[in-house]
Amino acid sequence: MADSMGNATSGALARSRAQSPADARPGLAASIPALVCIFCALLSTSPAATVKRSLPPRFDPTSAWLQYLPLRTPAVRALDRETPRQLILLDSSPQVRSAARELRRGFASMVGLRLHPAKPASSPVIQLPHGGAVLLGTAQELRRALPFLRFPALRPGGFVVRSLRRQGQPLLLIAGADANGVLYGSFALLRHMALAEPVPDIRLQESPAVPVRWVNEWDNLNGRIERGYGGNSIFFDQGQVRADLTRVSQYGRLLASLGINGCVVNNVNADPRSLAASFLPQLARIANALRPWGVRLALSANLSSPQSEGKLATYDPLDPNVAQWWRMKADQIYRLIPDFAGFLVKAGAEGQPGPDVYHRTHADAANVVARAVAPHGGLVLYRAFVYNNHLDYHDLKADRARAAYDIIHPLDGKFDANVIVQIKNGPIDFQVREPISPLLLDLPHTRKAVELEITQEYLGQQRQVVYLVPMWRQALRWLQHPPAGFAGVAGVGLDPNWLGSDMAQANLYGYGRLAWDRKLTARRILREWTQLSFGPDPLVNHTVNAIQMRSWPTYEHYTGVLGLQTLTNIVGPHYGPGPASADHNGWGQWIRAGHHGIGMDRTSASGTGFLGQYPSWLEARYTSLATCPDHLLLFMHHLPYTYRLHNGESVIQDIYDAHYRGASEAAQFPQWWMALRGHLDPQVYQATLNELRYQAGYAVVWRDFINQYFFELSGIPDQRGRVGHHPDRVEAEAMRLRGYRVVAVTPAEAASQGKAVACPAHQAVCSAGTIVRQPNGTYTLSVLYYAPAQGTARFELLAGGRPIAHWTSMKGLPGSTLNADTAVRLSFPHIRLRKGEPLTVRAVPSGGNPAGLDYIALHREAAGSR
Ligand code: GCW
Repeated sequence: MADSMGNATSGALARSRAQSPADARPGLAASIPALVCIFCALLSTSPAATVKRSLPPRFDPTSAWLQYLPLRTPAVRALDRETPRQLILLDSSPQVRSAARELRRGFASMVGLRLHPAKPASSPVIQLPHGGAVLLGTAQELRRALPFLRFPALRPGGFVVRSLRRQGQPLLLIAGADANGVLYGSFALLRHMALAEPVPDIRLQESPAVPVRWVNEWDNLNGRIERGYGGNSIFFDQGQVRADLTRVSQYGRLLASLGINGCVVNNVNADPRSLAASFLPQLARIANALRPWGVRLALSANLSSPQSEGKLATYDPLDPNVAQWWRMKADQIYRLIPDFAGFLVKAGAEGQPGPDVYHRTHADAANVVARAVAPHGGLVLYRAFVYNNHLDYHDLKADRARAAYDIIHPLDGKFDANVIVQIKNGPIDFQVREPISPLLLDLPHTRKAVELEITQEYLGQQRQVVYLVPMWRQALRWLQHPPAGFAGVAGVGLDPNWLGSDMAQANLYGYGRLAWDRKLTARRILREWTQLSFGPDPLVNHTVNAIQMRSWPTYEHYTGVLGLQTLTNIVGPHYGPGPASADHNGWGQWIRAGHHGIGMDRTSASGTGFLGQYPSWLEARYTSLATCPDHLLLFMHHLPYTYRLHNGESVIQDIYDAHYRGASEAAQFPQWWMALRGHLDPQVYQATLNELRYQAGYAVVWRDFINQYFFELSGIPDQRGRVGHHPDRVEAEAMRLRGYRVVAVTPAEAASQGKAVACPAHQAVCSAGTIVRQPNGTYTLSVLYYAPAQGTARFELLAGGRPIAHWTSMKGLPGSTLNADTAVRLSFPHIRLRKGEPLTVRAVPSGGNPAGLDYIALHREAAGSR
């Protein structure tokens, strides 16, 4: 929506400061080796003091959090002499070579120092060069080279980064448990420098607790990405692997910086052609691009492949020919991709072929594939996202939330050792709020991976800022032990910033950091991300962090509260409001919203019994209305609208209030953001401002839709008199229309009063006009228009004949009609209006886009609000 804001918004809005606690910067220890002093000097100066306010740092969207912004301090130059320049590689693996390149890049960019690769050592015990060295290798290699060294035990991927002096020479050691560890240690050192974290010494030592840290990409071979919002696939185009895989290796670099070690490149709704013998050499090219970054290729496999691809008569997992086919396929893959990580399997869900066709279990299905990759050290990640999407709505015992546990739990202990069951964090499907999946709490004899969705399918689709890490952290807190794996559904695409939104990069970063260390706090992760991405300017950090940290609660407030989940159109694009779609179908995302009550009774006594899947103490907590938390109440119980919550409000009033609260919180975000003009790369500033303004308007669309829906259903008025009453609005259908026709909008809640106006294709220009009836004064004008995907409509807003704003319809929204997905509400502040003057919207339709218009709202600004 680059130019959609029009001229009127270029004036300054009231600026408000984001509130977040100031960074504390403890002092540094004094007696540290010389090398560390370089860092010490870099770090001890408060970043705030060193930032020149003249030019904000340039943001390279493709490098995301690896900006390596120059650390501006004179101390860098003063201590130049003390830095070891020689880079000695004790390992020639592609990962260690990447590590060396990355260190050279990072040092050059951040502190202007050139590291030179030294000649490889000729004997195992090396002579230290004059001036010291940066040494890269596995702990074992380092010990062999410098026998005096001692390292602690490390898990695979772990590392030690340490500085010391030997024979008067400064040394910087980056020792990995393995080659990946060296790479991760190098990135950790660079992150450490970029964050200017105060440390008493450079001594980093980390080992990941979770061995499998993968991303899942839902890329189709045709280049489209299921639930992807950042452009087309970086891997595939028109049925082939792309000729140019530059973006793949750039992505590998980002993933390596987080310690991600596997990438499933094709959609879990898998096209059997992905495993065709003729296609495998192409996939090997992707593996080659990822390998230098320690990211191993994995593939989604369709369970029917032996039949659809192998032309066998069956894909019965217990048929010996089927087992033989999988072995043959695995051997073929490993010949081309020796470090192939394994398969991801979605079976028996949402139309995917499953073992039930042959009356076999999911363990049978997982094991037949697992036995084929086992001799090569491969894994099978088998998804527990299995459910029947043709449930009977009238069956009060039916419950999709039960499905994963009901189906997988009886198989506990029956999966082979190289099978990991991949379980979504909640029992439904990546909603704005869900309880923990009971399966994650109770599968003692099975290896488990937690699946998290980075791509914001139900959470604003990267047009709205929603920082997901606080939500994930809440889920992960339930896990007493580290899982065997993490899988993050990433959905990156060809857009320069991978995800279609700069702010959304925080979620990819956050996923990777949590997969590495699930105990890192959401706030800590965010602090890292913001500073790594945009530099140390305190105002930038405080503001970005404040918006991101508020964003999930805000989104929950204006979408679905009380455990109702995201009340989006679940049979449409999962974007705009559509609460009616939750009920009366077989999908089972039910909320059982009736005239008197709402919510799913999932208790064991009277409901579906889902709560019985939890440990008894947790079942008891959720069963009792006294102890069930309000934010999950309607996920667990069906209650009257008049039921009083712990906060003292009735259910219905809380729904109304929350939606008003969410919309007013979202309205704050662009205001806070505007304090950053001149502090950020202008492109980041403007793109995010546009995003936040759109979000603020869309929160109002959500608010009005959901509140109107529940008002009509319950018949209970808003005790604060807001719902259904919009005295500030002039409905388009009530304006003087030239060319425009009145149309009914479906669903009706997607338009104020259910109606809008549309400009027929044969009209060159349409207009809708009214007379200002309010007193003279300064107003914020808000216009709700529709931006269906096709064509581009142009709009102009005039007051008393004066142009106030003009914009072209937003691009990329899902939908081709005037509906809740395509509604856009723009606001233009500080407009002086005189009573009695005309107010007009003029629009030019084009390409089948009818320049739909719903209303203009005139909101009088308080005196002195400028
Ligand atoms: O929620 C659903 C998504 C599907 C997805 C599925 C899954 C890949 O809407 O697009 O399919 O989850 O996780 O398998």
